[in-house]
Amino acid sequence: MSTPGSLTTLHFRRLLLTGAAGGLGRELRGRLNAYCDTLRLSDIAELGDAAPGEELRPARLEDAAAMRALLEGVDAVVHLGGYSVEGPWEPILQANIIGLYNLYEAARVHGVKRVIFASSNHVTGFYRQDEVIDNRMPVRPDGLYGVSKAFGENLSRMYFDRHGIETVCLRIGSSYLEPKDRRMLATWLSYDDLERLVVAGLTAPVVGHTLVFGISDNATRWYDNRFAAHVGYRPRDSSDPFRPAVDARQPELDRSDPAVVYQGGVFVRTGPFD
Ligand code: 15L
Repeated sequence: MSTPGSLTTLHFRRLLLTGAAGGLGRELRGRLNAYCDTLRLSDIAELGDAAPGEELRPARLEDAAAMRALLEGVDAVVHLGGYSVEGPWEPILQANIIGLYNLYEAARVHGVKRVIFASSNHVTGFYRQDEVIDNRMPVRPDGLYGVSKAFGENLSRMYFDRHGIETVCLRIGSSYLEPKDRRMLATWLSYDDLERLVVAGLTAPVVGHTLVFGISDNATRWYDNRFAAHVGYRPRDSSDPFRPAVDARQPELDRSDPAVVYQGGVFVRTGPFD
């Protein structure tokens, strides 16, 4: 059993899950309770009723005092909260930049030593679909959302270098029940593999500051995780069984469309720019 602020290898006294009412938050809510005594859940959206072992703590990321209170007594954080698609600058600024700063400041003040940060494939969305990239290559964000996630990767690196807070940044691909289109044959991350990835990040003895691409074991792949092998994430699912159905649904691709050329898909041409 851990003491407050220290990290155990396999079991936590209290884990915090932010963004717990979102798509991936709802998935992890029912899974992370197996790894802790208490799962503290936060969001600004409705969280429903607390199940045994859960604590509900609604909080706005941009509210520094609320974030300070939220991180008190927490062993580790799984941070899914924030603005999760391309969009206007103001909400991205509030949630993903100011909010993330508030989260790390609260972690520093309370001595929280590990964060799993939901970054995104959109940090590197302007690499082409005929390139395979690794986590040492420069970022190429495909919009303001991608830029905000790149900020998060840099902010968390600074909090590791200055304050020793370890972070695993998950560059999540497309985590859904199943891949919806041809692009997702490369970017798909099953929910079970998402759990494996988060748990590997939480429980690896030493992670420092690590960037890892969040994808399943897909045959088509644009991401090479060899420099994140120390995290010990081993995907067990694959988009391959879905390929015939996806191909049938999307038999033709317009290769003059930037969404088909670049890894970020439609995000490369979506957003606030006219
Ligand atoms: C993301 O970062 C989004 O949060 C998610 O909604 C998906 O669109 C995903 O990327 C993707 O690229 O498919």
